[in-house]
Amino acid sequence: MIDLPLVARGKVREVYDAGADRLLLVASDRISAYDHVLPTPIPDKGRVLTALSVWWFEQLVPVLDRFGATHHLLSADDAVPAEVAGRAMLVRRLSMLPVECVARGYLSGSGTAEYQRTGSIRDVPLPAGLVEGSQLPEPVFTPSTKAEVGEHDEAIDFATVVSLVGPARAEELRQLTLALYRRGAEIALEAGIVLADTKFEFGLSGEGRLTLGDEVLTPDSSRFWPAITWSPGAAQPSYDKQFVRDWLTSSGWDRVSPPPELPDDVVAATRERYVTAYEKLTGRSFA
Ligand code: Q0Q
Repeated sequence: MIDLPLVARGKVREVYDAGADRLLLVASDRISAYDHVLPTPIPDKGRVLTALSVWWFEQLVPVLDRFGATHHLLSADDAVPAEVAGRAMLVRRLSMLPVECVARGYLSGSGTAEYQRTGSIRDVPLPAGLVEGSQLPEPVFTPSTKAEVGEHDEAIDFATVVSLVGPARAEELRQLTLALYRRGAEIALEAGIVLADTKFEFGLSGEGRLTLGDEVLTPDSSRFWPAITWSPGAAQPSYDKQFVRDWLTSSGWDRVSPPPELPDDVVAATRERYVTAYEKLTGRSFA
């Protein structure tokens, strides 16, 4: 039990007040699938995704610099309580902006449904003939509002972002979100991973500086697809969650009642996917 006040709890993460305008973001080994938190933890998931976020923050600094922005990470080593060592980030407390900044480079999930209904995604018209998994001609900014815990984020259009943060900040969020996504997608593809989409959260620092917050470019905040199996026309296999999804489907679970425990082999294979994604992206071995 961490001896700090709890600020927020997500499905797989917690935020604690670390005092002096700092927060502690703790990633658990919990995994969610089909909107349920599963009862079986994935060993080291929290440590791998934290190490991945820390690495991405370093990679994205040149993009943030171009926008005069920064990120909130202070440390992932020092001053982190021993019981969460390796799976916690000490971050600057920000005044979070009320916009989930999503960038999509590929058509999937709710994006496909919207495209099939309207021929576009939000205010961006798209060419005909795109299918589930298609790469978009250009990445698209598809913001949403932060839902209450347990609810789904609600899609909003750019005009709504303007009403929330003003025209200049809205355009800055769109351009920075797309620039960060492009850089992430470029690095990921070199590692054999399609970064189909991702969600960033931004806030303002005490000095009023635009600051990238939350976790970044992890399989929990993004869709990671193996590049080798990418084939538009059907739902793409998830890099990290496909073993879990397939087993849950084969188990006959109805996706409503409490989910069953995962078998050891699915846990081990899923752990390996997280470690492999980290090692291929960063070129570092996961200790
Ligand atoms: C903040 N969250 C997200 C969350 C539940 C994370 C509060 N630097 C910050 C951050 C960050 N990151 C936040 N607030 C102020 N300053 C982020 C949504 C929610 C678990 C983990 N909540």
